[in-house]
Amino acid sequence: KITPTWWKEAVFYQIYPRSFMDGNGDGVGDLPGIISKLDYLKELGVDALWLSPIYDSPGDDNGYDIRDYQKIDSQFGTMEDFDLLLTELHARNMRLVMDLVVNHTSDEHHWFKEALKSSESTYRDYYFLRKEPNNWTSFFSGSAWNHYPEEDLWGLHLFSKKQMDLNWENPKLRQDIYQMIRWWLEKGVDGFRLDVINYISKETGLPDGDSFIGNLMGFTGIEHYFYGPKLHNHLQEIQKEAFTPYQAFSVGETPGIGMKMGKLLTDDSRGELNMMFSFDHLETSGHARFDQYEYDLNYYKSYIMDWMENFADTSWMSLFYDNHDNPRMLSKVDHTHTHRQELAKMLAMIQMTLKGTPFLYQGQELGMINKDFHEISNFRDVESINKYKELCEKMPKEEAFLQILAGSRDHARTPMQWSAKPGCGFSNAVPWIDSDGDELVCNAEIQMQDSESVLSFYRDLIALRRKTPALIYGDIEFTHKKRKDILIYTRYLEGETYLIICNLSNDEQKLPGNVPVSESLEGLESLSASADERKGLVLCNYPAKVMKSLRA
Ligand code: ISL
Repeated sequence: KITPTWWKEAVFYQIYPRSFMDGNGDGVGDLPGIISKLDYLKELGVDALWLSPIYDSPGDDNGYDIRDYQKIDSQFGTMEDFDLLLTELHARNMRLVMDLVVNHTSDEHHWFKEALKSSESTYRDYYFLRKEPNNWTSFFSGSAWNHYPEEDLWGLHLFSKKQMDLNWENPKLRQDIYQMIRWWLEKGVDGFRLDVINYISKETGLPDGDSFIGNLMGFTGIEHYFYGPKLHNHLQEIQKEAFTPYQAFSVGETPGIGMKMGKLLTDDSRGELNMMFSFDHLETSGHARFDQYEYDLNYYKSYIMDWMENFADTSWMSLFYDNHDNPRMLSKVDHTHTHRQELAKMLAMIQMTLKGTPFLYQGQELGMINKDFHEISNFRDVESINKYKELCEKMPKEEAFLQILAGSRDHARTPMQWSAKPGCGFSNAVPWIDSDGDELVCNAEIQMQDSESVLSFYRDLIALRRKTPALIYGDIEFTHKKRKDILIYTRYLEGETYLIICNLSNDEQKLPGNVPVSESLEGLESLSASADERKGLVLCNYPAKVMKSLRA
């Protein structure tokens, strides 16, 4: 039995503040910019925002390197701007979820600066500062250790050289973090997305990583921290010390956590996380983000059938395709963008009708795609830049460039396309990163006026989901499970049943018995169908007898 909760019913929307809306004309998005777009989000049907980091930061990893947890980065505005954002959101009955980055801080955080100064400092043990490095590698290329000659110490950083890993074994550090979390919750923040939270517990002594696993995964050492010995204890403590007293919502970013461990992390009775992000669907099996390949949606079909049947029975699932760390899903599936509109609508249909909470990423509601970058100098992301250098040592420059082009996180970080104006209506100045370049045909302004647009489709679907308990809390049942290229399922609750049929291929598909999808549905009340070339993107409320004929 599912307990009804606001975050199960909500549609979340992730904002990457640098790229969403520039309010002060400096080419970088900011808080006043976000405030100016709240009515747009409300109209779309968004219930809660997740903001990527807006805290004071030197910006080595666009804010995921925090210098001061309790200060707003001046690029984004002031604490007054933040307070206003929160007030304006709550006035619209919307909620705010902040990014909680506590696996690491910036090397410019005062804890780290103090830690380096003296072995007597209470902060020395807040980080991993040792006489000898181990063989772990960083996610952003090279060794995971920096050398600090002043003290002849090595410091651990799983991410960039300026993102120093925190030592969660230290109880004082943990209390400092809980205090900071409570401070934000006192302000009225509704919850947190916990950045790489499954990496916070490292195996005692930081043993060397296995080189076989390292070669396989591309990162050495990961087996010693991706599901560390104290992970569950830490999460339960965060929950008890900070979240529970405020009834704060939590969603963990948990790369590499499979279904079994994910169930433990999100099991209600354990008091750890409300939800988590699994990333297993983002690349088809045998592929990694920087591979050049076309994503086969049949893989997604098998993934969701598996998770809906074996995870969603006890845990509540998050549903997403895009975020700030991945190329756009539309481009992964359809490199030539031949079926851009249809594909965007079909992915919307699936996301809004599966059992779980949808997380939209800015621009997804417009059908935004990857940017056709031509030069390495146009990339901004520390991961892309470091990886390019690393690859160039192993292969021709052209080949290295193609890999970066395939996997760069910058594809999702281009400016939000508000209008056809120069700067996409995002900024009056030159944006900090080039736009996709297709804002003349793809922007919010024209899509708002077009009832057939991807944006209108999202808006209608979100509205339908909101008023239809069967689409939120209803059971889910798949049919034609082995059938390739077509995805069929029903959602049902208390006598109301919805049938969802999606064509996963570029060709027309027939249902068993050779009935074209469109014909078999004639006479049914179709609530949100899209007549398009792919044929068979349908959601309908239907009488039980149709289900029988489908099963036959
Ligand atoms: O980088 C990875 C491996 O290539 C990812 O699996 C990585 O663990 C994951 O994307 C972590 O992301 C989060 O933490 C990073 C930050 O750069 C990302 O933007 C953030 O979403 C470090 O804070």
